[in-house]
Amino acid sequence: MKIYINGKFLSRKDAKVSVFDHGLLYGDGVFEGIRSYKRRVFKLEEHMDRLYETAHTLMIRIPLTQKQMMEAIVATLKKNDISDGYIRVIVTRGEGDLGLDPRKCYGKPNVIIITDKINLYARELYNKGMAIITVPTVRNYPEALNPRLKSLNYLNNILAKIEANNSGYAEAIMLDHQGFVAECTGDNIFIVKHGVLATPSQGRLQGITRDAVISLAKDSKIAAQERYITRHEVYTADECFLTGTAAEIIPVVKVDGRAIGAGKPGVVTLRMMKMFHSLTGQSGVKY
Ligand code: PXG
Repeated sequence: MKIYINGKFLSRKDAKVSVFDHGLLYGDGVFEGIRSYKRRVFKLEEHMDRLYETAHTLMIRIPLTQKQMMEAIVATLKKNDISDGYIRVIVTRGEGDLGLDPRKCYGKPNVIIITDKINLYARELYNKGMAIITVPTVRNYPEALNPRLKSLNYLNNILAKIEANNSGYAEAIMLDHQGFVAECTGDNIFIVKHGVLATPSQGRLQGITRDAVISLAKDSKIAAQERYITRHEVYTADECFLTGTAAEIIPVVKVDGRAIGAGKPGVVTLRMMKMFHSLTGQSGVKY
C-alpha cells in the first residue's frame, strides 16, 4: 500500500506526520471519504467542493488547487491499482507549537491521501434492513460547530456511536438541539410516506449520497422534501433508509423498537437502491 503525503508516495510503515500536528493535537483539519467504482471516482467534484468549503471556513489554506487535488487522488488510486475502493483525503492544519492558536502552526498543512479496498457492510443488512435507535447525544449546535463542516473533530458522532454500540446497535439517529431528527452518526436519513421522500433540512452534513438520492428521485418524478422531521414521523413512516459514501443506501426496518412500515425494505427504498447502483457504475471521473 502506498500513501500520498505532501506529494510523495510512502509505504504504510513510513507514512507518518509529527506528534505536533494540530490535526492530532486538536482535531484541527478537514477530511473526505470518497468511493470509486469500476475505475471511476464517484462525485469527485462534489467531494472537492465540500472539502475546500470546510477548509475555507476553518481558514486552512490547502496547498493544492482543487484540480491538483483531484489529480493526486487519481494518481494514488492508480499507484495502488484500485478499481473499486475507498479514498480518504485528510488535510490537517499542520505542525505547530503546543497551544490551540492556529497561528502557532507553521503554515504548512499536511495533505494525506489513503486508498484502500472497501469494507462493505454484510449483504444481509441490505436484504433484511437494519434496526437502529435514537441516542441521547444531540448533534452539534450549528452555531457552536456546524454539522456541515466535515472536520477531523468527530467526537460528537463518536459519542453517539458509543451509545449505539453500548445498546447493541450499529447505527443511531441523532437529534438536533431542538429535538428534530438530524442524521445518523455517519449517514444521512430518509423517510418515505405515501410515496414521498423526506430528509432533514437542517442540523446535518450535506451528504453527497443524500444529494444524489434527491436528484435521482426528482429525475424519476418521485417527490423529495427537505424539511424538519420528528421521531414520530420516522416511527410512522412507510419506509426508512440511510445514505452515505460507505453504506450507499441501506434500508432501516426498526427504529427505537418500532417496526417501520411492513418491517422490511420498502418498494421506494429498493427502487432508489437500484437507481443508485446503476449511477455509481456509470458516472464519475475516469482513471
Ligand atoms: N453524515 C455524517 C455525519 C457523515 O459523517 C454522511 C452523513 C454521509 O455523507 P456522504 O457524503 O458520504 O454521503 C457522513 C459520511 C465511517 C465514516 O467510517 C463515515 C462517514 C465519513 C467518514 C467515515 O463510518 N460518513
